[in-house]
Amino acid sequence: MAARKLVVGAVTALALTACSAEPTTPSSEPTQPSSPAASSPAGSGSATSFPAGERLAGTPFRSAELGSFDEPWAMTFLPDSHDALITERGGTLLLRTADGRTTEVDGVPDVAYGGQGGLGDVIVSPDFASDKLVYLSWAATGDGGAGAEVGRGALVIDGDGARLDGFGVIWRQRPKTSGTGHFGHRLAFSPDGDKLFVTSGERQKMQPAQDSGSDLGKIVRMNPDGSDAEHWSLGHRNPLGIAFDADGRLWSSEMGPQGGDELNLIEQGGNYGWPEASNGSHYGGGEIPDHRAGDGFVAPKVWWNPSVSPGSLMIYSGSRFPDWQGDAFIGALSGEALIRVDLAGATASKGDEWDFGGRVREVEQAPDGSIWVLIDGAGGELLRLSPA
Ligand SMILES: [Ca+2]
Ligand SMILES: [Ca+2]
Repeated sequence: MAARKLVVGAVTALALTACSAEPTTPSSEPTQPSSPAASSPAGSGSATSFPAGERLAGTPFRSAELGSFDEPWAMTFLPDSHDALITERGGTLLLRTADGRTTEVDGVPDVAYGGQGGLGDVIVSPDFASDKLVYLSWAATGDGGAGAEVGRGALVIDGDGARLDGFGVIWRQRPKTSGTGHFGHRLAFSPDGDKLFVTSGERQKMQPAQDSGSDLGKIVRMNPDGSDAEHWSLGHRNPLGIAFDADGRLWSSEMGPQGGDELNLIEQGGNYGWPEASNGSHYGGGEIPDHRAGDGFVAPKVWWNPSVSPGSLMIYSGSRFPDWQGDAFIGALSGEALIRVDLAGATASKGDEWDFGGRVREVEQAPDGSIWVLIDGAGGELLRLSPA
């Protein structure tokens, strides 16, 4: 059974689009200068189709185009395999086997598709070899409006079909509220596999990010079954990336307002400032005090002005690009780039920014050390990056 799409809150979404770093209409987003040849058509809403060789000319990458998807949002590899699960925002989960075939996975929950909402992240259990559990996040409607939810079910591959058995919700962002933006809902397991971390966006409501009584604008830590959920950090806006480094430090990329996109080193109990502090401004120019020493907030390790709109975060540990082991890779939406950040212990500094000529939604490391990227939008391509 295909997941049913529920289109919600269209009017509210339009009203809130102006204060989002990731609005529905690409042409209204903050942009940064890029070469005309590499720009996507303004307002097309579609991924730009580039011959793979031309797209990344002059970069350290050789690119192979492995297929295209309908508003792809996230992917993850099954352990020790080049089979991958890929989400499409409208509510479809696909199993892409290493031979390039794709199969729709049944048993996915209904999602609230609209604005920035829909099916979101996908990761697998640390014990996938034995429990086969797949974790999903999505936007759902309910009492009060919409909110992020997380659930899990066991992947069963049966002949030509695939399904999630026993799927159940394990966490609901509270409260549900109006609008269709800033769900966050990126997922990561702690390196020991004992805890699940969920980024919980502030739903474009701002002040709840400072309110301990609300899940909005938090990073939440819970047991793998969703029990004992607690706020791990607060003062977040729309954290769309989360990853642990090899030493167990937790990093999160976050979309700022007009400017002020952030890469943060996440500490338990840390307050990351939103909306009291930001190195960006409100849309339309309203001032927000910059992060500064002594303000009581944890400042970002790296930030971007103008916005690049970080939509995903991966920390590299592979052998294909040995110079970049331990570095962070960020997919930039409005920046239409893959960004590398040098990480060294608890410090971070800007590395490379490669123009991709399309909104980079997701970046993932394959078991063989190649880097796989999903381009946003209708017909969004799946690219495999190898050393040039
Ligand atoms: Ca992923
Ligand atoms: Ca901040």
